[in-house]
Amino acid sequence: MKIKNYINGELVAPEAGKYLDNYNPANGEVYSQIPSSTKEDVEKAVEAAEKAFLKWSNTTLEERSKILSKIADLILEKLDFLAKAESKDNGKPISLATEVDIPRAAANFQFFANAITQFSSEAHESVGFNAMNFTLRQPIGVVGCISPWNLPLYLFTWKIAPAIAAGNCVVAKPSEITPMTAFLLGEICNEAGLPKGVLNIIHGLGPSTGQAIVAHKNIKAISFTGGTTTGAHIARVAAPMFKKISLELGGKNPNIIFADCNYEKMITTTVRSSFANQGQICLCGSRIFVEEKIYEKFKKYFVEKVSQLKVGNPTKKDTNIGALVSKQHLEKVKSYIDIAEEEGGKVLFGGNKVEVAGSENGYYLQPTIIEVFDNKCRLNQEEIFGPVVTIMSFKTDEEALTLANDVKYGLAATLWTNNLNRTMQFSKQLHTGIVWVNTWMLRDLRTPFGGQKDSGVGREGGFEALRFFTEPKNICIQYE
Ligand code: TXE
Repeated sequence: MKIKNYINGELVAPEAGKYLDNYNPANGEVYSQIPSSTKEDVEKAVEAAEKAFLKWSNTTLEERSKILSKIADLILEKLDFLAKAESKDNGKPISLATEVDIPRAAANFQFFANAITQFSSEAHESVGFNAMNFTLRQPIGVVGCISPWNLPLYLFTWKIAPAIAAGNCVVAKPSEITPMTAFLLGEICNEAGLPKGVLNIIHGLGPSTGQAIVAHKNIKAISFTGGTTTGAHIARVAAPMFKKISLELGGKNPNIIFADCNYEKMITTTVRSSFANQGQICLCGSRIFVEEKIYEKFKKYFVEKVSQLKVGNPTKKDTNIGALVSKQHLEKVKSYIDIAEEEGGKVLFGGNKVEVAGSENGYYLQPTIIEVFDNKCRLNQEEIFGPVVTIMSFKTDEEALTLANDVKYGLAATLWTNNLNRTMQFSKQLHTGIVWVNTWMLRDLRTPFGGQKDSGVGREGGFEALRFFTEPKNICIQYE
């Protein structure tokens, strides 16, 4: 099957006629091809978006909201179909795609369908000057959205929905590793009555197609989620052109566990925060720090629980851990297990590839727990982005805080404690964009989302996203 670009409401082949292979991670086989789009394809998409902009930006909020809601409804109507497609393209368990990825894609559209009807701006009266200021929040124009492979439709729509809700037209590129559900979204948008050219979806490689989007002079803002190195590159290209950028990059998140927590809830959630989606979520708690008092107990129970996780074909309902997204990524993740051994880390569980009967060439890896003794080790400093977590003990609050912050990333942190003072102290002093206390990945879409340090710049979510996708303009009127 050949995937096509979605430009001006139509599914079209790439201008140069070049395609890339798309693999099924569960069995390592090529099952579709995607356009290897060039600058010319991006140019056509930008032209379509520019043509659609005047009308779309003047479409009433009610009308935009209705169309976004309709897209959400259609995604839910096709939930099983889309979940199967996502699972096949990405290797994630079908249960996860059905319960999390696709419902969240629908929720993204529904949320911004509602949010845009509530979005307002400020007025400032200059008292004593007979003057009134008000802020216009105007859509930017044509914006670029570039998303990664770990939560394909979930993150793709997280950017597109606020962008179009705010009245922009979009040129978007999903990851070349997981293009399928983005491709399917095009037809859904047509069915929902989204006007031609408001959303354009271009497929292809990062350094060519992605680069053409970032470097296009008429694309005024870039929302990107992906690796930190790529984010830095995008920032360098966009900065001299004074584009707005929002970068959601990698994470190396601490999961800090104190003896006074609700132990059962903590253990169950920690299994999830370590290995959900094969550990390929930027929010996963990949560095686990446990208070010394309960360290031995934790080690024993955690290993026991993790050993019960079933690694298997993503299509099977009882699979907990599916395939990693690509062969190259599997090799990268696996290489960290070798590094651990060189660095003196101790593999407490896992560490090996898994052969799944009937899918011998799939990219499977055991969930892996490694005990480390120095936070400065590569395993604790570099983003592995797979089913590999480290554990380490600490004695005091101060030590835990230092360990948690001693890393270049600053996306999220999880804290397990029932002590209110400690909760407040950590919440204020952790260098991250998000802190979860006694829970993990509980997402309220109104809240600001994003990271500090090498985890990126800017915040998305709620009105933050609508602010990013609009240009504020102050109007000052003096009256007599
Ligand atoms: O991501 P890339 P990769 C981390 C994770 C992973 C590493 C690399 O550690 O191992 O990043 O993954 C597009 N101009 N995360 O290489 O390359 C690319 O086509 C414009 C964390 O797969 O950053 C894709 O659409 N675009 C993360 C998107 O960027 C470019 C999720 C992301 O790909 C481009 C994924 C360029 N020059 C990986 N180069 C998270 N934060 O959740 C690439 N792209």
